[in-house]
Amino acid sequence: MNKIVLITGATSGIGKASAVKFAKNSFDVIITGRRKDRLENLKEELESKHNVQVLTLCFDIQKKGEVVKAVEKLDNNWKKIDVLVNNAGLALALSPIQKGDFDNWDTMIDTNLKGLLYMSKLVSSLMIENGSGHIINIGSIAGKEAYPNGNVYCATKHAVEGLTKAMRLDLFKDGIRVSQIAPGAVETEFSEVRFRGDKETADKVYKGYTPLTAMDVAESIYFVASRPDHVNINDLLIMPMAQANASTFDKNH
Ligand code: NDP
Ligand code: 8X3
Repeated sequence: MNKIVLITGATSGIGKASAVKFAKNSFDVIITGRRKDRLENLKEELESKHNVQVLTLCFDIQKKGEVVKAVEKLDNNWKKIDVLVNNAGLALALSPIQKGDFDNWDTMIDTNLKGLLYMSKLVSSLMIENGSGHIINIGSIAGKEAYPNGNVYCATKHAVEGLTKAMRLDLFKDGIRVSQIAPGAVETEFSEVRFRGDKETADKVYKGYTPLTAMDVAESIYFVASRPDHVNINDLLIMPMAQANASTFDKNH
């Protein structure tokens, strides 16, 4: 029987690349996100290319009721989740604290933090019943350092780092591994979302240097997930060569 990975936010970027990487390695995959058409297209692609089973769950991770319904309706086979990748997340705008937008703050906190919490509670309970599992949280360099105008996004990712440490303490005696992967700049739809579809501004974020690709991060996620059972990689910080810290880039290329 194949192992099962559940990846939140698999309609794009790191989550989608992770779904491909795990499917290539014969995992059955549960993919989630709000964009149903993308979920269905990815399911078709993975099932036809990799001979694995794919389940799509279309829900908004900010909405507790939707998350509970999606996990509770899994049938018994799909409940045997080996790996949960808590990836769904976003940043909205870049602005100093005094000019911040309350709605943007709510969306980032509800998605990056509360959504991750809902998933972790529900899936860790299933993993405890199964006697094993691995939760991999996607943090960020923004969870290790603040950068100008990044305030609330940085705070949510600092919280992901804190929660990763706390969940590790809560779950290690149940045989559940807990890890964080914290990437620097990755070229995905992240900046398009942050700048509300302003592609020109989004593109500038990745100009003049080589950012990470979604697959670079997916490879690291798979590496962390595929260590032997006695090994727990607690934290993995992965940066583009040309990004020395959260806000220092060599953009001369
Ligand atoms: P993308 O915008 O390409 O992908 C984000 C994914 O999150 C999409 O699949 C989106 O699905 C999903 N998502 C967002 N909001 C919700 C929601 N309310 N409910 C369900 N799913 C949601 O960005 P990335 O791949 O770059 O981002 C993935 C993770 O990586 C995020 O947590 C981000 O913070 C983190 N990260 C990104 C970095 C980067 O530079 N790109 C660097 C460090 C960390 P849909 O819209 O269909 O719901
Ligand atoms: C996403 C990367 O540097 O924009 O977490 O925060 S950054």
